[in-house]
Amino acid sequence: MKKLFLSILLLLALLALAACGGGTATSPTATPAQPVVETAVEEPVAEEPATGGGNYVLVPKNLGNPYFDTANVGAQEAAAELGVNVTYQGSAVADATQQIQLLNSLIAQNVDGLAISANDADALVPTGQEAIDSGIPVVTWDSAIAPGGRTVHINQAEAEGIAAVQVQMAADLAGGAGQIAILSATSTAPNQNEWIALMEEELQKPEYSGLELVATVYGDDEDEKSYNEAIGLMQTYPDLKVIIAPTTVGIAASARAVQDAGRVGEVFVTGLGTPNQMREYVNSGAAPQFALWNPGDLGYLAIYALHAIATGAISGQPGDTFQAGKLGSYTIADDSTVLLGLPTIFNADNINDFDF
Ligand code: RAM
Repeated sequence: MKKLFLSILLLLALLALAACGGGTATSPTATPAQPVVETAVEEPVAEEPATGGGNYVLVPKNLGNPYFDTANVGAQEAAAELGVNVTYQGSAVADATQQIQLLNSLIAQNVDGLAISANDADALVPTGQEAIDSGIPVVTWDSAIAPGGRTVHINQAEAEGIAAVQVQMAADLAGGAGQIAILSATSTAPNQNEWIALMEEELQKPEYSGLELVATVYGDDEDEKSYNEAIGLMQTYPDLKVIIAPTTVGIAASARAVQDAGRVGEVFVTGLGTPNQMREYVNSGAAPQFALWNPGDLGYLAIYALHAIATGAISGQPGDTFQAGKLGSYTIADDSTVLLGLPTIFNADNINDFDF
């Protein structure tokens, strides 16, 4: 009660400030009544269920990853437009057990909705199911919980396309023939594992018969581990031509490893990265081309979908259509996924047009 009272005082102070032309003290995104309601319901252990609504949590695989930070920027943009509150909470490392602990505590706090990038597709099903059973919608984005443990999954791009573009870039860089290796995130990551399986299929096509996949290793979305794994690959396979890293952490660490090992021009790195992290490696030639969708748009769309479900505007069933602000209208597909769009290939010609 005391907190609520203080919050109301704070609101009155803010309103008074705004009325005096001191509006710069409040965030331009804050709608008048919203922050107070949120402060009141954001107690770590809520005795009573949240009544204000619009209190969502964006949960990445791990913190300190610029890819997820960019998704959060998009999520906050959506939150401001919708007049809701989105907090960004995750564990330091990409680990399913830690993620489950966090989610259990968020369920106990009775938040209004969860938007999750999952560290394990199956291990998170019971937790997702529990949230849904308690009336908390679960939207996964980037990396999915298996169907029983989510309401809807927001797909960054079609998995087949993501796999195909990476194999095509690798073939290009290898000049059509030679040894290639994959350096992934964690061995349980649902998104990377799906892409790797599809890349292995893609490599069976006759046009890729000159490429030999010699190893798949895991850097756990940790910079140092990824770097060391990349160095290890170059040592174990002296003729290695390409490292495909379908992770923004792994690709940047691998490119740095190639540079440090003095192998630029002999070993090429490609995969999925953010333009801001990869710019220097595109320029140095360590990673001439890579691909990605806009993670900011992904976070933005996840919050619009979550809000549409949490407010009952849609039930989250296949065929449901909702509006997602600047991105337009989306329809939930039969497999309860929503598709963001196509990945972009970045190289020296276009990388300076992007800032994320
Ligand atoms: C890392 C994470 C994320 C993945 C990107 C490409 O940031 O593993 O889940 O989608 O790479």
